[in-house]
Amino acid sequence: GYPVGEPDALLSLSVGTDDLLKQIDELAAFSDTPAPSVTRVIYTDKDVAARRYVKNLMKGAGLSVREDAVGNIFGRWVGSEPDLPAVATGSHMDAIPYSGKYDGVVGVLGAIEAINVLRRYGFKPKRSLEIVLFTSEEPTRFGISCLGSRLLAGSEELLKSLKSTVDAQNISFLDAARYAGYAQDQDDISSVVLKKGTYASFVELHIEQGPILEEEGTSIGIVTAIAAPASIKVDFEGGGGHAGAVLMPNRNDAGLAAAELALAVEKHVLESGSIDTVGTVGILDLHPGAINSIPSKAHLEIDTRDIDEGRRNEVIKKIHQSAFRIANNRGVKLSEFKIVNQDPPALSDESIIRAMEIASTELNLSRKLMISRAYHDSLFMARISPMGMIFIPCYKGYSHKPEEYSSMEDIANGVKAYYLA
Ligand code: HGY
Ligand code: MN
Ligand code: MN
Ligand code: MN
Repeated sequence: GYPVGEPDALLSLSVGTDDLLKQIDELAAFSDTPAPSVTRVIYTDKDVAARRYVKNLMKGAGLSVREDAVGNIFGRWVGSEPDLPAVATGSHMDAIPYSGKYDGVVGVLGAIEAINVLRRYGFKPKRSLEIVLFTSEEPTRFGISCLGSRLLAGSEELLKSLKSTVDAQNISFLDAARYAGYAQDQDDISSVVLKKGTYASFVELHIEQGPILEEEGTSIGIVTAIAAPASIKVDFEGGGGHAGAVLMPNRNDAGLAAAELALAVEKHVLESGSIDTVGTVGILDLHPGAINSIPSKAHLEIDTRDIDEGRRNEVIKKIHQSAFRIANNRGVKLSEFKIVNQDPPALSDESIIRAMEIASTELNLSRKLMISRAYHDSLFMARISPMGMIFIPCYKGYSHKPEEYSSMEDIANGVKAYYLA
């Protein structure tokens, strides 16, 4: 092997891209929807099988593996000074319905491959190195984004709300966690919180989920901040009735109220005065959902974000006012307006940004400082540790859809920049 510690030895490490490619495809097969899409939702059978697959890869990389009460998985390479705060990395592998096979996965499998590379070259860590596989970053099943990292970062609010959280099939979070072999009771869940100072740093490798790096032909994105996400659940209730018999003046159509609110979201976002404000109504359910029945209930979920927290909160206020106005005008009941999360943005740690700039220079990789408009577990890890993120380009910026793709070359660049940093 190379003389360890020789700077150029580190630079010339080769990443096992064939293995990585095979693992990305094998992991993608644990899906509830047919290839090329991936659907992998927390605590489902496919998720449990995928966890087993990743835990085996961690063990194969010589990591000692532990799991907490909600299924955050920790793979640790114990260093020569194990009492020092560890250097951590990680990401997620849950996938929203009909999405792709790189979102999150690159930061998990890439981290394991980085450990293998360092081991192959005889590297001996002083601080322990830890890979965290967060139990669920996507809000798909319980409507809570970054559930695992939020708990690790000590969200009292989430601990409380989890006691009454159920999924669309009315299965409680606790029962779902038990089904997957995790928490036995509520106390187990509160044991998940990580003490501040557990980690000396936390760095996540992730696909950009945007078009900039690819358009500019830049190899590495160094994230300076993660935008402030928020999500809102809204229910309208009206009189419903026969689509033929009830004349228009006598209607209070919950579906049209929801449609009007969705357009109001777009209006308030566009009025914010900044291109950095975004708003999406990704869920809109009508009840009873029959062509000839006036919707008596409408449920919509709103995702709105901005890199400026105040501007984002202003938009939420306006959406709330519009919900009341629309309900009034249409004679429908606003039976729920629930802000599920309204998170602040997170800033990356300056010294980690610096380390990434040096690493990309040494690797001769072009780089760009940029904001992450997508949220990540790093948004919450930043609350308990200095945080950094490395982005790699993805095809046309596609993400959260089956066409999501990153080349092995870009993934290898990301892995190198990240273990070097
Ligand atoms: O929605 C997000 O920003 C993340 O990709 N789940
Ligand atoms: Mn995602
Ligand atoms: Mn992700
Ligand atoms: Mn509701």
